[in-house]
Amino acid sequence: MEIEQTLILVKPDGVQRGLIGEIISRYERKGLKLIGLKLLQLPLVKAEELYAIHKEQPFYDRLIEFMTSTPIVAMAVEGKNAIKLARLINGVTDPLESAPGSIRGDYSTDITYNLVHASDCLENAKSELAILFSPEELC
Ligand code: 3AN
Repeated sequence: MEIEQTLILVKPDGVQRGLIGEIISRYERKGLKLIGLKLLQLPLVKAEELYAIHKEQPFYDRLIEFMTSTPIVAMAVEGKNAIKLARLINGVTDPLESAPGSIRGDYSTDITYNLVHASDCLENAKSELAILFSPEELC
């Protein structure tokens, strides 16, 4: 398996709840390498690009409003199987299904306010990283 890069976001609820350090440490402890990191208020156009696939979903407007409401943390991480590993560390979307030990399993009860995002495949990882980071921002 090749070394992969993926995009991870700490969503507004994670920042507001003071969980940035706790969340980042979980990817670091697993062995994923941080190659980009920033705190930012997500511009509306970037949120719409990021979640274009969900445009027709009933939760889309709520999701966009939430993601642009207060600052988020964006990070680029690199490692063997980084895409799958980041999603395992996050836990599945539905809080009733996310396993204890995962970020969502340990800290979230809500399907919208679920603390983290991680790209779901190589193609999306590439395009999502490009939305949040310019090449010179990656170490
Ligand atoms: P994940 O972040 O686990 O990959 P996606 O990509 O299916 O999940 O959904 C993106 C985001 O949309 C989720 N993190 C969550 O905030 C929101 N979302 C997904 N499904 C629902 C739903 N059924 N109701 C409300 N919000 C949802």
